Amino acid sequence: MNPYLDIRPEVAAALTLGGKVVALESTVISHGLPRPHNLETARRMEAAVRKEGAIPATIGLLNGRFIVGLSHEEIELLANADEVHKVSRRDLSAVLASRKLGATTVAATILIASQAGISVFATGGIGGVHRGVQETLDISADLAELARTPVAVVCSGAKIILDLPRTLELLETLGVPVVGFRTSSFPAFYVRESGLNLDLRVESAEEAARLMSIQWQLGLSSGIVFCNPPPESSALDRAQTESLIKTALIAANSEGIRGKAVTPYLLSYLSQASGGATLKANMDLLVSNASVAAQIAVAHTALRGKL
Ligand code: PSU
Ligand code: MN
Repeated sequence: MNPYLDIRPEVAAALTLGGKVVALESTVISHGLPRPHNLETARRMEAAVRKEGAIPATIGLLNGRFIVGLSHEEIELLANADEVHKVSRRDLSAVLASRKLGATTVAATILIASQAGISVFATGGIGGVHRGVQETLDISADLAELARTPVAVVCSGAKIILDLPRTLELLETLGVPVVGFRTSSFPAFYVRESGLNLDLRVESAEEAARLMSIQWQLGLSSGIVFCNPPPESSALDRAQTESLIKTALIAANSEGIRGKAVTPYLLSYLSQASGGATLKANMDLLVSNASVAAQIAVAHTALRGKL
C-alpha cells in the first residue's frame, strides 16, 4: 500500500461495497479550463457521477499526500489557486516532497486510482502523440501509463490538437484496446468523428464491463480506452476546428511554447479563437463522459458480484 495515499471515507466505503467509484482528474480543473468554468465543470462532473449511482473521486496532491476524493473546498482551491503544479508520473515524488498543490494528469490520476482500487476514470480527451513529433518527440505520458495501468478511461478520444493517426498507432503498439462506446469512429474531442475507424465497439455499459473483467482476468495489466463522442448539441465541425488548430499551432510555435505548457496553451487559444465554442464543447463532453463512466462502474460492480 502506498503510504502517501489518503482515500476519503465516502470513497473507501464505496470501494468496500464493491467499487461503484469513478476517478476524476484535477489537471483539467487547474490547467485545462478557465475560471470560473473549471469549478463549475468539476461540480457538474461529480453530480453526473452521483446521478448514475456511483461515487466521484477527484484526485489531487495536497500537503504531501495523494488525496482520493477531494472535498468541494479542496476542489475550489485547485480551481482558484495561482500556483498549482501539473503533475504527471515523473512529478509525483517531487511535488509530494515539496508539499505543494498538485493537479494530476490522466497519467498520474489513473496510476493513483489503480493503487486505490478504482477501475474506472473519466476525462475529456486523453493526451497522445503531438503534431510535429518528428521534431519534438512530444508524446503524452498518458499513453505509457495506459499501457501499464488497469483502469478503464472514458473519454472523447484524444485531443484534436494531436496527431490522431499516430496516437492510435502507438496505442495499438502498446496493446491498449481503444473501444467505441456506441460508435465505430474515433472521436476527436470537440468533434464527433475524426475520420479514423475503430475496430472495437460496445453498445452498452454492461458490455464494456464484461470487456474490462475479461481483460484483467487474463492478467493483461493495461488500461482500456472507451470512446464516447461529444454531445451533438455542442460538438464542433471538423474542418472549421482544423483551421483554428493550424493558427493555434503557429502561435504556440512563435511564442516558443514547449513541454507540458503546450496542451494548456492550445486549449486556451482555441477557446478564445472560437468565441468560447470549444470551451462549451469541452465542458459538455467532460460531463457526458463522467456519466458514461459512472454507468460502466455500476455495471462492473454488478458483474463482479456475480463472479
Ligand atoms: N482532457 C481535457 N482537458 C485537459 C486534459 C484532458 O478535456 O486539459 C489534460 C489531461 O490531464 C491530460 C493532459 O493528461 O491534458 C495531457 O497533457 P500533455 O499533453 O502535456 O500530456
Ligand atoms: Mn507533452
